[in-house]
Amino acid sequence: MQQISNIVILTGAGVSAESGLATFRGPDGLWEGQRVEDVATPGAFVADPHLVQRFYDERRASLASVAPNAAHEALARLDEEWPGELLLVTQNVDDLHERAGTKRLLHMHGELKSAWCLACDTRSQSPDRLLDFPPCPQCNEKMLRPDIVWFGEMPYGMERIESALMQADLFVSIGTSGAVYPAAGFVQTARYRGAQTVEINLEPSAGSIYFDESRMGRATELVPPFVE
Ligand code: BJW
Repeated sequence: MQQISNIVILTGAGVSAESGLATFRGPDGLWEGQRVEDVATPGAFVADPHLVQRFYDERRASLASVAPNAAHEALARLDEEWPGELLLVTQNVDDLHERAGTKRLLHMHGELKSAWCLACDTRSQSPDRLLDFPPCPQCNEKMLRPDIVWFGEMPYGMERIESALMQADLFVSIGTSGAVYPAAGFVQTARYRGAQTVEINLEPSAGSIYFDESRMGRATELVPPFVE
Protein backbone atom coordinates (compact mmCIF):
# COMPACT_ATOMS: atom_id res chain seq x y z
CA MET A 1 0.00 0.00 0.00
CA GLN A 2 1.27 3.48 -0.88
CA GLN A 3 2.15 5.94 1.87
CA ILE A 4 -1.03 7.78 2.90
CA SER A 5 -0.91 11.36 4.05
CA ASN A 6 -3.92 13.12 2.54
CA ILE A 7 -7.43 11.71 2.95
CA VAL A 8 -10.77 12.74 1.46
CA ILE A 9 -13.90 11.06 2.81
CA LEU A 10 -17.30 11.41 1.12
CA THR A 11 -20.40 10.47 3.09
CA GLY A 12 -24.03 10.09 2.08
CA ALA A 13 -27.37 9.28 3.63
CA GLY A 14 -26.32 5.69 4.42
CA VAL A 15 -23.99 6.91 7.18
CA SER A 16 -26.95 8.43 9.05
CA ALA A 17 -29.41 5.61 8.32
CA GLU A 18 -28.57 3.70 11.47
CA SER A 19 -29.17 6.87 13.49
CA GLY A 20 -32.76 6.71 12.24
CA LEU A 21 -32.70 9.21 9.34
CA ALA A 22 -34.20 7.96 6.09
CA THR A 23 -32.04 7.66 2.98
CA PHE A 24 -33.34 9.07 -0.31
CA ARG A 25 -33.56 6.17 -2.72
CA GLY A 26 -34.91 2.67 -2.31
CA PRO A 27 -37.71 1.30 -0.12
CA ASP A 28 -38.71 3.67 2.72
CA GLY A 29 -36.50 6.36 1.13
CA LEU A 30 -37.45 10.03 1.33
CA TRP A 31 -38.15 10.06 -2.39
CA GLU A 32 -40.65 7.19 -2.06
CA GLY A 33 -44.12 8.72 -2.34
CA GLN A 34 -42.56 12.14 -2.93
CA ARG A 35 -41.59 13.45 -6.35
CA VAL A 36 -38.08 14.91 -6.13
CA GLU A 37 -39.06 17.65 -8.53
CA ASP A 38 -41.82 18.73 -6.11
CA VAL A 39 -39.53 19.40 -3.15
CA ALA A 40 -35.87 19.59 -4.16
CA THR A 41 -35.67 22.05 -7.04
CA PRO A 42 -35.77 25.87 -7.13
CA GLY A 43 -38.86 25.57 -9.37
CA ALA A 44 -40.66 23.53 -6.69
CA PHE A 45 -40.05 26.29 -4.15
CA VAL A 46 -41.56 28.90 -6.47
CA ALA A 47 -44.51 26.64 -7.36
CA ASP A 48 -45.40 25.55 -3.81
CA PRO A 49 -43.28 27.14 -1.07
CA HIS A 50 -45.54 25.79 1.68
CA LEU A 51 -45.02 22.17 0.60
CA VAL A 52 -41.24 22.65 0.39
CA GLN A 53 -40.97 24.48 3.73
CA ARG A 54 -43.07 21.77 5.43
CA PHE A 55 -40.89 19.00 3.95
CA TYR A 56 -37.72 20.57 5.37
CA ASP A 57 -39.33 21.71 8.65
CA GLU A 58 -40.26 18.09 9.36
CA ARG A 59 -36.77 16.87 8.57
CA ARG A 60 -35.21 19.63 10.73
CA ALA A 61 -37.50 18.64 13.61
CA SER A 62 -36.43 14.99 13.28
CA LEU A 63 -32.83 15.96 14.13
CA ALA A 64 -33.84 16.47 17.77
CA SER A 65 -34.62 12.78 18.21
CA VAL A 66 -31.51 11.26 16.60
CA ALA A 67 -27.87 10.97 17.67
CA PRO A 68 -24.54 10.26 15.96
CA ASN A 69 -23.81 6.55 15.53
CA ALA A 70 -20.61 4.52 15.70
CA ALA A 71 -19.67 5.45 12.12
CA HIS A 72 -19.93 9.21 12.78
CA GLU A 73 -17.94 8.75 15.98
CA ALA A 74 -15.18 6.74 14.31
CA LEU A 75 -14.81 9.38 11.59
CA ALA A 76 -14.60 12.10 14.25
CA ARG A 77 -11.80 10.18 15.99
CA LEU A 78 -9.97 9.86 12.69
CA ASP A 79 -10.30 13.61 12.12
CA GLU A 80 -8.96 14.34 15.59
CA GLU A 81 -6.02 11.96 15.36
CA TRP A 82 -4.98 12.05 11.69
CA PRO A 83 -1.79 14.15 11.40
CA GLY A 84 -2.02 14.65 7.63
CA GLU A 85 -4.56 16.51 5.54
CA LEU A 86 -8.13 15.30 5.88
CA LEU A 87 -11.42 16.60 4.52
CA LEU A 88 -14.77 14.99 5.27
CA VAL A 89 -17.18 16.06 2.53
CA THR A 90 -20.74 15.19 3.40
CA GLN A 91 -23.76 15.26 1.10
CA ASN A 92 -25.91 15.05 4.21
CA VAL A 93 -27.84 18.04 5.45
CA ASP A 94 -28.13 16.68 9.00
CA ASP A 95 -25.71 17.76 11.73
CA LEU A 96 -24.56 14.34 12.97
CA HIS A 97 -20.92 14.63 11.84
CA GLU A 98 -20.42 17.88 13.77
CA ARG A 99 -22.29 16.53 16.79
CA ALA A 100 -19.88 13.57 16.77
CA GLY A 101 -16.99 16.08 16.79
CA THR A 102 -15.69 16.18 13.20
CA LYS A 103 -14.04 19.55 12.54
CA ARG A 104 -12.58 19.26 9.04
CA LEU A 105 -16.07 19.03 7.53
CA LEU A 106 -17.76 20.46 4.45
CA HIS A 107 -21.53 20.24 3.83
CA MET A 108 -21.63 20.28 0.03
CA HIS A 109 -25.47 20.06 -0.18
CA GLY A 110 -26.18 22.59 2.58
CA GLU A 111 -27.55 22.22 6.10
CA LEU A 112 -31.04 21.86 7.57
CA LYS A 113 -30.07 24.13 10.45
CA SER A 114 -29.09 26.99 8.16
CA ALA A 115 -31.48 29.42 6.45
CA TRP A 116 -30.63 31.52 3.41
CA CYS A 117 -32.19 34.94 2.87
CA LEU A 118 -32.98 35.50 -0.80
CA ALA A 119 -33.33 39.25 -0.19
CA CYS A 120 -29.90 40.03 1.36
CA ASP A 121 -28.01 36.75 0.65
CA THR A 122 -27.24 36.18 4.36
CA ARG A 123 -27.01 32.70 5.88
CA SER A 124 -28.21 32.43 9.48
CA GLN A 125 -29.22 29.79 11.96
CA SER A 126 -32.58 28.49 10.79
CA PRO A 127 -35.65 28.94 13.00
CA ASP A 128 -37.35 25.59 13.75
CA ARG A 129 -40.13 26.40 11.31
CA LEU A 130 -39.66 28.18 8.01
CA LEU A 131 -43.28 27.38 7.08
CA ASP A 132 -44.30 30.41 9.20
CA PHE A 133 -42.12 32.55 6.93
CA PRO A 134 -40.18 34.25 9.76
CA PRO A 135 -38.18 37.41 8.96
CA CYS A 136 -34.47 37.40 8.18
CA PRO A 137 -32.48 38.44 11.30
CA GLN A 138 -30.29 40.63 9.07
CA CYS A 139 -32.72 42.53 6.81
CA ASN A 140 -36.14 41.62 8.24
CA GLU A 141 -37.52 40.45 4.88
CA LYS A 142 -39.66 37.31 4.95
CA MET A 143 -37.56 35.64 2.29
CA LEU A 144 -35.87 32.76 4.09
CA ARG A 145 -35.47 29.43 2.32
CA PRO A 146 -33.79 26.25 3.54
CA ASP A 147 -30.03 26.50 2.90
CA ILE A 148 -30.13 23.30 0.84
CA VAL A 149 -28.54 22.67 -2.55
CA TRP A 150 -31.35 21.61 -4.85
CA PHE A 151 -31.06 19.98 -8.26
CA GLY A 152 -29.68 22.43 -10.79
CA GLU A 153 -27.88 24.48 -8.10
CA MET A 154 -24.13 24.60 -7.55
CA PRO A 155 -22.97 22.53 -4.55
CA TYR A 156 -20.93 24.33 -1.90
CA GLY A 157 -17.15 24.25 -1.60
CA MET A 158 -16.39 22.80 -5.04
CA GLU A 159 -13.00 24.53 -5.32
CA ARG A 160 -11.89 23.30 -1.92
CA ILE A 161 -13.15 19.80 -2.71
CA GLU A 162 -11.44 19.64 -6.12
CA SER A 163 -8.20 20.81 -4.58
CA ALA A 164 -8.40 18.22 -1.77
CA LEU A 165 -9.18 15.48 -4.31
CA MET A 166 -6.15 16.47 -6.40
CA GLN A 167 -3.92 16.05 -3.31
CA ALA A 168 -5.60 12.89 -2.01
CA ASP A 169 -3.73 9.64 -1.43
CA LEU A 170 -6.86 7.93 -0.16
CA PHE A 171 -10.50 8.53 -1.11
CA VAL A 172 -13.19 6.79 0.92
CA SER A 173 -16.88 6.87 0.00
CA ILE A 174 -19.34 5.83 2.70
CA GLY A 175 -23.10 5.28 2.47
CA THR A 176 -23.86 6.91 -0.86
CA SER A 177 -25.57 5.47 -3.93
CA GLY A 178 -23.41 7.47 -6.33
CA ALA A 179 -26.53 8.64 -8.16
CA VAL A 180 -26.00 12.38 -7.85
CA TYR A 181 -23.31 14.50 -9.52
CA PRO A 182 -20.87 16.10 -9.02
CA ALA A 183 -20.28 13.97 -5.85
CA ALA A 184 -20.64 10.77 -7.88
CA GLY A 185 -17.63 11.82 -9.97
CA PHE A 186 -15.23 12.46 -7.07
CA VAL A 187 -13.94 8.89 -7.16
CA GLN A 188 -12.78 9.36 -10.75
CA THR A 189 -10.99 12.61 -9.91
CA ALA A 190 -9.25 10.93 -6.98
CA ARG A 191 -8.25 7.95 -9.15
CA TYR A 192 -6.91 10.27 -11.82
CA ARG A 193 -4.66 11.80 -9.22
CA GLY A 194 -3.51 8.30 -8.22
CA ALA A 195 -5.34 7.94 -4.92
CA GLN A 196 -6.33 4.60 -3.50
CA THR A 197 -10.17 4.41 -3.58
CA VAL A 198 -12.38 2.52 -1.15
CA GLU A 199 -16.16 2.35 -0.83
CA ILE A 200 -18.15 1.25 2.19
CA ASN A 201 -21.83 0.72 1.45
CA LEU A 202 -24.68 -1.73 1.92
CA GLU A 203 -24.59 -2.55 -1.79
CA PRO A 204 -22.36 -1.65 -4.77
CA SER A 205 -22.86 2.01 -5.70
CA ALA A 206 -23.40 3.27 -9.25
CA GLY A 207 -19.66 3.98 -9.55
CA SER A 208 -18.50 0.76 -7.93
CA ILE A 209 -16.14 -0.14 -10.78
CA TYR A 210 -14.01 2.93 -10.02
CA PHE A 211 -13.13 1.75 -6.50
CA ASP A 212 -10.03 -0.31 -5.80
CA GLU A 213 -11.81 -1.89 -2.90
CA SER A 214 -15.49 -2.32 -1.99
CA ARG A 215 -16.54 -3.27 1.51
CA MET A 216 -20.23 -4.17 1.66
CA GLY A 217 -22.14 -3.91 4.92
CA ARG A 218 -23.46 -1.53 7.55
CA ALA A 219 -21.53 1.66 8.17
CA THR A 220 -21.64 1.20 11.97
CA GLU A 221 -19.97 -2.20 11.61
CA LEU A 222 -17.45 -1.45 8.86
CA VAL A 223 -16.31 2.13 9.48
CA PRO A 224 -14.90 1.76 13.04
CA PRO A 225 -12.51 -1.10 12.17
CA PHE A 226 -11.58 0.60 8.89
CA VAL A 227 -10.39 3.80 10.59
CA GLU A 228 -8.68 2.16 13.60
C1 BJW B 1 -26.01 2.23 3.75
C2 BJW B 1 -26.70 2.01 4.95
C3 BJW B 1 -25.92 1.64 6.07
C4 BJW B 1 -28.16 2.55 3.47
N1 BJW B 1 -24.57 1.53 5.94
N2 BJW B 1 -24.69 2.11 3.65
C5 BJW B 1 -23.72 14.96 -14.73
C6 BJW B 1 -22.69 15.75 -14.21
C7 BJW B 1 -22.95 16.78 -13.33
C8 BJW B 1 -24.26 17.05 -12.94
C9 BJW B 1 -25.28 16.27 -13.46
C10 BJW B 1 -25.01 15.24 -14.34
N3 BJW B 1 -26.19 14.68 -14.68
C11 BJW B 1 -27.17 15.33 -14.02
C12 BJW B 1 -26.66 16.30 -13.27
C13 BJW B 1 -27.44 17.22 -12.41
C14 BJW B 1 -27.81 16.73 -11.04
C15 BJW B 1 -27.71 15.21 -10.90
O1 BJW B 1 -26.74 14.64 -10.45
N4 BJW B 1 -28.78 14.51 -11.25
C16 BJW B 1 -28.79 13.04 -11.12
C17 BJW B 1 -30.15 12.60 -10.64
C18 BJW B 1 -28.35 12.43 -12.44
N5 BJW B 1 -26.95 17.37 -10.06
C19 BJW B 1 -27.18 18.59 -9.62
O2 BJW B 1 -28.14 19.25 -10.04
C20 BJW B 1 -26.22 19.17 -8.62
N6 BJW B 1 -25.72 20.41 -9.08
C21 BJW B 1 -24.96 20.48 -10.17
O3 BJW B 1 -24.66 19.49 -10.83
O4 BJW B 1 -24.52 21.76 -10.47
C22 BJW B 1 -23.72 21.94 -11.66
C23 BJW B 1 -22.31 21.43 -11.49
C24 BJW B 1 -21.72 20.72 -12.53
C25 BJW B 1 -20.41 20.25 -12.41
C26 BJW B 1 -19.68 20.53 -11.28
C27 BJW B 1 -20.25 21.25 -10.25
C28 BJW B 1 -21.58 21.66 -10.35
C29 BJW B 1 -26.91 19.44 -7.29
C30 BJW B 1 -27.32 18.18 -6.62
C31 BJW B 1 -28.11 18.48 -5.35
C32 BJW B 1 -28.57 17.21 -4.67
N7 BJW B 1 -29.49 17.51 -3.68
C33 BJW B 1 -30.09 16.42 -2.91
C34 BJW B 1 -31.40 16.92 -2.22
C35 BJW B 1 -31.21 18.10 -1.36
C36 BJW B 1 -30.88 17.75 0.04
C37 BJW B 1 -32.04 17.23 0.85
O5 BJW B 1 -33.22 17.41 0.51
O6 BJW B 1 -31.73 16.60 1.84
O7 BJW B 1 -29.14 15.88 -1.99
S1 BJW B 1 -30.58 15.01 -3.88
C38 BJW B 1 -30.24 13.82 -2.65
O8 BJW B 1 -29.30 12.89 -3.23
C39 BJW B 1 -29.52 14.57 -1.50
C40 BJW B 1 -28.32 13.68 -1.28
O9 BJW B 1 -27.27 14.42 -0.69
C41 BJW B 1 -28.02 13.13 -2.65
C42 BJW B 1 -27.22 11.86 -2.64
O10 BJW B 1 -27.95 10.82 -2.04
P1 BJW B 1 -27.20 9.74 -1.15
O11 BJW B 1 -26.64 10.38 0.04
O12 BJW B 1 -26.27 8.96 -2.00
O13 BJW B 1 -28.43 8.83 -0.66
P2 BJW B 1 -29.13 7.58 -1.38
O14 BJW B 1 -30.42 7.35 -0.70
O15 BJW B 1 -29.16 7.73 -2.85
O16 BJW B 1 -28.13 6.37 -1.11
C43 BJW B 1 -27.88 5.89 0.20
C44 BJW B 1 -26.91 4.72 0.11
O17 BJW B 1 -26.59 4.31 1.42
C45 BJW B 1 -27.49 3.51 -0.64
O18 BJW B 1 -26.55 3.06 -1.62
C46 BJW B 1 -27.66 2.46 0.47
O19 BJW B 1 -27.40 1.14 0.04
C47 BJW B 1 -26.62 2.89 1.48
N8 BJW B 1 -26.95 2.56 2.87
N9 BJW B 1 -28.01 2.20 4.79
C48 BJW B 1 -24.01 1.74 4.78
N10 BJW B 1 -26.49 1.39 7.31
